[in-house]
Amino acid sequence: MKIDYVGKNRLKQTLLGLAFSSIAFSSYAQQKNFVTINASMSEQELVHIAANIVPSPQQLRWQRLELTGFLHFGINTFTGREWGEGKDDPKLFNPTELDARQWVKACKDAGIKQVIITAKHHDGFCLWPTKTTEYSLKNSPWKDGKGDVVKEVADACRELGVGFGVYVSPWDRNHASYGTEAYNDVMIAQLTELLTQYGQVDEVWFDGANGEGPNGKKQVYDFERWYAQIRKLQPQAVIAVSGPDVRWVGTETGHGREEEWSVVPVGKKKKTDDGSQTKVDTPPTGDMRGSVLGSRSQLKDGDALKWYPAETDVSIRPGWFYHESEDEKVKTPEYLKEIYFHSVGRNGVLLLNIPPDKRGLITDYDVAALKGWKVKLDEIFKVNLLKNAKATGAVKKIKNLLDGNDATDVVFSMKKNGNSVEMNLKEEKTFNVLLLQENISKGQRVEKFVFEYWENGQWKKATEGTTIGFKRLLEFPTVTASKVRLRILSARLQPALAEIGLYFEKK
Ligand code: FUL
Repeated sequence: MKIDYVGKNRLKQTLLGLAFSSIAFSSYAQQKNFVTINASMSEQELVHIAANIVPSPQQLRWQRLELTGFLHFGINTFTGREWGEGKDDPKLFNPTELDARQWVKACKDAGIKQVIITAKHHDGFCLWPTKTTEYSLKNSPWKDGKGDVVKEVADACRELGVGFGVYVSPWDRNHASYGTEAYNDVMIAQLTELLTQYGQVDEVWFDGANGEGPNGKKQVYDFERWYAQIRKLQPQAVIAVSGPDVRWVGTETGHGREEEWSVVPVGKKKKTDDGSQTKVDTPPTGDMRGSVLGSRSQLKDGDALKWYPAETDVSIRPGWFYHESEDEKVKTPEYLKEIYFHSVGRNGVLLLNIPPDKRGLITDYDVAALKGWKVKLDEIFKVNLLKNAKATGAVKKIKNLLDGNDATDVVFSMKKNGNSVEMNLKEEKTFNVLLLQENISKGQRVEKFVFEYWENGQWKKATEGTTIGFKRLLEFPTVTASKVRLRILSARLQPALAEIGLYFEKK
């Protein structure tokens, strides 16, 4: 049965709290992003544990970025393929006007806070002059084999104040050692180069693809060892997707789940120690595509509960790599806006791919789409119509909810009116977008809410939702009213919100 906090009195809360503190609290007295569970735990106990799990500092930093960018660039850019076989001649790699600063600037101007370059894709072609293979740009005509794309991107990121990440494909269709234990050492050597030669690295992105290599064999990836090496060399980096810090949302469409929990059950399998007390846990093996992953009834389905937030990746074009034939198929600002609402606005981080072309530039088509998108979002979120509102009910002072700071929150008071806060707008306002944020440094709590407006002497529903998490955005049919209210119908702990916003989007 759900713990429905609405209408429950404080005493009951306290008793529940005390009961839980004796059985379970000891295991997470220091709030952690990972708690081991067992089969004897009740659903209530699991819910309480889940609600007290918090992101690691790396995960919190990453979540607050909201917008990140992918740069798919490599030998495929010149062959027109999406998945090279690892046999294309390095001489094909020859951008005529490569300007990594232009890539990073285009991203930054669109609000993107961190970019990830495909240092190595499945074809095995390396965008830096690695010692681990001859299959790299050092054997290309570009800059007479003296160039280094990874360095150019890293330098541009540093100059423009944008985070920097590397995509290193575990699947390598070129390396002769792929399919043998020696390949795990090659990965360690490649990671070591990437994580020691280019300054700070903020995200390491591993794809899950595991196909055959040149000798027809598949590789058994030694992820644990690779994770430990990353933790050692760049402890502030998040390890994404086939990694323990960031989870793939489950689609490549840019649309996340309507109900998105950052705490999910995981199979802990074996754990290794990297030698410094830091445990490196393996990612879950379960299906990441399920319609909901962390609901109450699902919490028992793992060996542990873990803060494991969703990254929503999608390309601005149909393909991940640049193809001239897709120039007219760049997503429109309007569609990118919808993606924003369905990724960032559904408790995810958007990872938007913008692939440079054969010249080594992001085309005018993509730049124009990014610009249009930014203008649209800025326009929507320019004026928070709640800015002069007066609140009554579960929240009286809404200053902290309107300060644009996701780290200051207001805990809903239980005294009266359940978890309902009424906001008097003082005059009629027209709106169609709702923004809600929880202060996730304290965990994720809200399970169900409804937003209403006052019309003809009664409350009417404008919109409703389930989870909030770091950010929830909802669009709804345009309403004009002078009074609105938010009711939290169900939560895992007493609800606390960090931000609330009401906006009008001109259609
Ligand atoms: C996929 C890869 O196979 C695609 O080529 C692309 O890199 C995408 C981001 O991940 O799984």
